[in-house]
Amino acid sequence: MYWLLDPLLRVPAVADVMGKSRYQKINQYFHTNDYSEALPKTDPTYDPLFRVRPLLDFIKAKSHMHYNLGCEISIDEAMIRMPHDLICSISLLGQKKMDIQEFVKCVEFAARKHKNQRRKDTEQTPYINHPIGVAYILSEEGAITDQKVLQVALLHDTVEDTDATIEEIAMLFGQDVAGLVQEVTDDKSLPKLERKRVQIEVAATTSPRAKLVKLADKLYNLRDLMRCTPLGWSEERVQDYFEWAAKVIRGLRGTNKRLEEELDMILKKRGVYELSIQ
Ligand SMILES: [Mn+2]
Repeated sequence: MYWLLDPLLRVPAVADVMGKSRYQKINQYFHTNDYSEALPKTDPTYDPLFRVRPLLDFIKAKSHMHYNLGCEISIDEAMIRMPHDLICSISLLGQKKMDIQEFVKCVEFAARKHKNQRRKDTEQTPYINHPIGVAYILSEEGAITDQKVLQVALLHDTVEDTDATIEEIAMLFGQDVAGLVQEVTDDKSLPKLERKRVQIEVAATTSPRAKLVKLADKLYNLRDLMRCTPLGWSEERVQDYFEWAAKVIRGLRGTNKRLEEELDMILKKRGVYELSIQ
């Protein structure tokens, strides 16, 4: 009965991995040895999960924020390990299988939309290298396996820089993806300087999944700037960009350790790290 009633089991990431037998096993583990603080079962506020409730609440709050690490342990093992390990295994186990067809559809859409664009580097790299590179950073360095996040990485500049619309993306890839693309798209009705200021302002209130894409986008762009100065950019403009990026990153922190460490290395090299932590 508890198994059916617990509201935690409505959290998809937990429900996917928490079958009835598992739930009972975990419940048993946390209850067999110590009943010292337990309320009597007849008490109306008796919580069958009282001993693990803080941990479960912690998972519930964080399970949408952590997509990291490849620790493949069973949920039962995980329950007796550190909360962080547990979060990793829950988000890993809870994930649906990758839909390759849907993913390739994104690659094709982005390639078609960006087909006439080039990056500003001296080699005039095809623009599509950038969104693919952002998805690659998320998958390879960020260890992200959330398909929608990777799809959004591929699509993240289509609405801002091509004739693609949010409605079009919603129709082709669903509301979730469209909503996230919207979050990483600047308001084109604002002048350029204002848009940059707004990016700093909204960074902290962005959803965790959109923050991941923003972090990887910044990492890609800053690495590009370290590699070569874009055509027509002065040294001062490059430095301004680093300073601005640092201020945006300040609002994106606490999202992915590995990506943030990579960004920190670059920010320190350019002497703007302080701007990203105040
Ligand atoms: Mn971008």
